[in-house]
Amino acid sequence: MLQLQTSPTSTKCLSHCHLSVNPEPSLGAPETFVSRFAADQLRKGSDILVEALESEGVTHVFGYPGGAYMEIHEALARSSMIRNVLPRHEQGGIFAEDGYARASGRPGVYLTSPGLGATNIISGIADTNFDSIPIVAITGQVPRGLMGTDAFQEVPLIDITRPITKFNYLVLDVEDIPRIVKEAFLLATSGQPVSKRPVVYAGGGCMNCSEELRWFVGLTGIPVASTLMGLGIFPCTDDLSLHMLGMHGTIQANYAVDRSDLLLAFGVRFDDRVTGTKFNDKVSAWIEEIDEQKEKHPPSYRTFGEAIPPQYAIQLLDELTNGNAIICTGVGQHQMWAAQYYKHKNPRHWLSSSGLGAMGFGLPAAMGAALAKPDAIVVDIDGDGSFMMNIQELATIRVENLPVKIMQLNNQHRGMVYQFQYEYRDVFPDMLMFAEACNITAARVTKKAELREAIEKMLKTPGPYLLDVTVTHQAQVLQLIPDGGTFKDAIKGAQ
Ligand SMILES: Cc1ncc(C[n+]2csc(CCOP(=O)(O)OP(=O)(O)O)c2C)c(N)n1
Ligand SMILES: [Mg+2]
Repeated sequence: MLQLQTSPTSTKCLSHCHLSVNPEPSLGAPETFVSRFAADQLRKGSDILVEALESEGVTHVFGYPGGAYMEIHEALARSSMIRNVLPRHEQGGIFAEDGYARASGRPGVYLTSPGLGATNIISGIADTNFDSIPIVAITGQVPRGLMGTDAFQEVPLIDITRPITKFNYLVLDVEDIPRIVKEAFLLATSGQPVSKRPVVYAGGGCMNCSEELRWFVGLTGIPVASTLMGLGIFPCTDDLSLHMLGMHGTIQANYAVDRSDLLLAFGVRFDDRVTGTKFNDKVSAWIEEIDEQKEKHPPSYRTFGEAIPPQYAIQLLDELTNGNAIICTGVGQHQMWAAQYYKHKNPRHWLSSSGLGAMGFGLPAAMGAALAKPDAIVVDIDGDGSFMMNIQELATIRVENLPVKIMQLNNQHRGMVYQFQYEYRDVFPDMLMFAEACNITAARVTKKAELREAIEKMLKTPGPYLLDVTVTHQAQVLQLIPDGGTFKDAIKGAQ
């Protein structure tokens, strides 16, 4: 998180800023960057910031204007490289960047005002922190003289976000902006410290990248075990060398690999001299055992006459998109069914708030994904409760003309929370009216027999589309391992 204070009159005017960074070197950064300013031309701090973003290859940002952030917002408007997208709520904006980063692999950039603009993005920061998604969030800050005085819209953002960010900066000197932005992107896109006992296992496949391997080990301090073929690629004389692994390897290499909690295998083929003989035989017996389980417990669900089982809606969507859509979700039953019944085939195509479980994630994340992958089919499989948490983003989708498809599994309740006997009443609220208000094509489908045609129509219609799928409220997310149980206690699918 970068937090900065601007003054409208001076040049080089940023005096402090606040940057929080969540979890790859700066992907997308151009190799050469040509400044649009003459070398000796004075410029505003906000222009320095925007240029630092441009030099990182940033092509769009989500930003919401207000208060002490206005200078930056205006500087963004002076950039010909960066498209500035206005979300309708700050949380929608940061979830969109979260979705953008998940779909593209590049860091998302979100900018907003201090105070409530900043507190409105806390859920998004926590979400990216949980799921290790690279985000650089930038906010303004109140004038330096007012800092610490409970000034209008002043919140201790550095303190609030410290435990949920990789790094925080309060930028107090305009001269620091280019360096800090560079650092922020580097930090946001480099690995999370996830392991306590990591080991590199390097083999002959690293023959042409010995230098890179040494650089990597120098940077991370991770000890290196080698295959027979790999000997010398990393010097055995180095303190971090464990020498050779395997049947005839050193005790320390075998010990370290056995005890490791993260094994980074580079250029190796897991030779049986290393893994032990008959490895393949053991694995094939193991695979047979697992296949038996697969056959015994296929995914299944209850059906209720003409009513649409939510699982069926996802199966149909999978079939009609051939498993190639980018799927975003809210949080709840629909999220679990989307995880279970869509046959996910591609990386960066499953965008779901996992660690934080943030309702309201799906719609804005789909906006970010549509920006990141303009040619992809992006479908937000949402719950009625989750959809309403950031429903205002329908307006952003319309204005920016993002071809987001929303397939809402409308069970008329917070299904994940209440699984109770339900008496059917009129649909409320009428989700189609929200779409109509934003001039977005929408349709409702209530019968199983009409679902296929309805999904086909959604996918064929250009631009955004909302399909409200009235699903059976009795459906449950199965299989389910109760709290504290093991797989043996699992409550199975179809009844
Ligand atoms: C912001 C937020 N508030 C509350 C919750 C707790 N919660 C988890 S699932 C859920 C119900 C979701 O309802 P809906 O989006 O309609 O999905 P369904 O379970 O009906 O498919 C709630 C309230 C949450 N995860 N996130
Ligand atoms: Mg629901």
